[in-house]
Amino acid sequence: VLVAPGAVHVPAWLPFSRQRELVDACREWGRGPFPYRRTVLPGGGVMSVRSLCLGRQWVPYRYLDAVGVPLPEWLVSLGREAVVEVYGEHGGFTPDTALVNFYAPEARMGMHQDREERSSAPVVSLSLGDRCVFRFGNAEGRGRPYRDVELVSGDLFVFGGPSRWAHHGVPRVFPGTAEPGLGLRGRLNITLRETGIPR
Ligand code: MD3
Ligand code: FE
Repeated sequence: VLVAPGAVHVPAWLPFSRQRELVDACREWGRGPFPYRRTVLPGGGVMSVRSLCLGRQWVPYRYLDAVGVPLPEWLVSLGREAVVEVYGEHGGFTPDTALVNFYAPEARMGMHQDREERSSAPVVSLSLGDRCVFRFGNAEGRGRPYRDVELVSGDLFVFGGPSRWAHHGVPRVFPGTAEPGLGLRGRLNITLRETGIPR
């Protein structure tokens, strides 16, 4: 489903078994010395979402070298499969970071632009667990016009072309809507990106 030029939503892309594997992987990545953390913004605000990065580390508002959990090759491959699914070819997509966001029931993400990547490569987003409202806006500002799209566990979204610069956010999560068999309370979102920063 084309939501805007370059922004493609593929509902129910991941089979339930793949969803469960990803949930298990997300849990594993958070064990040990690099747990999910709430990001403190330079203005003093603290994000309600808890995040971790595989590969290169995003800190507001830049990327650092890879120091924590490496980005596994199977996840790079899954990202390529996602780009092939929506654009017909992977176009050399080689993500070097995955940002994993965990949303407890009250967590939100305000409208923002992702401008730290020095690359025009698409962003691949995978949703797991609770359903949410994803708000997809415009490049000019945080306000209208925007479209609200419901994201469900297993959904794929790819943001390429002009949609890459659109403001977007998650104004609400619907608690308790994850399939019980998934083993997840809350919502996880994995985004695969090319930072475009030389290594
Ligand atoms: C559109 N995450 O991590 S995923 C983020 O559900 C982020 O956790 C949300 O926004 C989440 O930056 C939304 C969808 C998404 C991700 C990156 C984008 C949409 C995007 C980058 C550019 C344009
Ligand atoms: Fe974003």
